[in-house]
Amino acid sequence: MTSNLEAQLLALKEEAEKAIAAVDTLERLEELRVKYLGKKGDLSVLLGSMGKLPQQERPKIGAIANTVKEALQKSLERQRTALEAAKIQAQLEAETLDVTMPGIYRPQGKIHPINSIIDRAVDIFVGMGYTVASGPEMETDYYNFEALNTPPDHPARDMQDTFYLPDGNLLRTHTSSVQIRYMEVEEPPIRIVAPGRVYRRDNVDATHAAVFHQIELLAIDEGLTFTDLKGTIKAFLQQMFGDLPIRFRASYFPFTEPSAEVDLQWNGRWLEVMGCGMVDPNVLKAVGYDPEVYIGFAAGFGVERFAMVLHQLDDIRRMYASDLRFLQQF
Ligand code: 2NL
Repeated sequence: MTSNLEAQLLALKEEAEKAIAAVDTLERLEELRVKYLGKKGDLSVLLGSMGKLPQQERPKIGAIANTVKEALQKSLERQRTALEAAKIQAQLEAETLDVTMPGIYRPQGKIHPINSIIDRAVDIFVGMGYTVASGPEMETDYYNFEALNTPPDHPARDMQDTFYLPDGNLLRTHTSSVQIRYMEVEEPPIRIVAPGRVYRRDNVDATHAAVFHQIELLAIDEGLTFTDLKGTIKAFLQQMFGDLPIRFRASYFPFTEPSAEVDLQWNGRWLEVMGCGMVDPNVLKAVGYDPEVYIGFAAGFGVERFAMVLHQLDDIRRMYASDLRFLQQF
């Protein structure tokens, strides 16, 4: 009986130590502790049968049971420490942040060359005290032509040049209509800059687009002179292109009188870059201003043309092709 119980205790110890050494999770280790050393565990069950032993054998078996218990507690503790260390190690490895790793590459967006010119030009005029104005791209004949002193037989009104809509409206051919609308609701003094999309029924080629962008400026006040206009344009072109020679050439627009074209000496050649003039009294009358009291000057230019000059582009269509190889150069 004695040797039987002793052998069982030693067999239990051997089995438990094997199992403890083989376990690979803390949860499973806890299950083993309960199985071998728990209140209803294998060791308790064996010791329960000690009651049947002769009195004199009990201390010896008790001592062996204690040794087994202590040995198993040690094994459990050792394995627990090892598993906890391994768990922390695995966690550290999983959560390692290598600050020397390269970042995730995200292609960076760019401002389109047309928008970038609009931004720069508008900033320059805002710096001179101008306010940005905008208006509809679909217009009536009145705002696009009639209020701008453009007679019914003027070539710009030709079906060949303007997109007319079936309802009699049209797509604005310049942003001057924005300024007419502005003057209708505001009183002088006025300083506005009107950037926007405009439409012409042109055959599309390297220098013509059916949809393009224009910026116009308008100043209305008492006592303005042609010199004010020239100074404003010179200051603007200087900030846009640098300090280059410019010249004013007499020209004609229905809505200004006198009118002039502005040339800029760029790479040794004279380039036409803007149109301008003193607002025709008929335009002032159309918006209810007294031309005896108020004087205006105005100017307009094509944004695509500026972009082509500044970036040495030879084909306007590149700016609408959305080819990233082109756009990423700016
Ligand atoms: C050009 C020339 C110009 C204007 C636009 C204008 C507007 C009003 C009254 C008078 Cl409301 N004039 N605008 C004047 C002269 C020239 O543009 O070459 N544009 C691309």
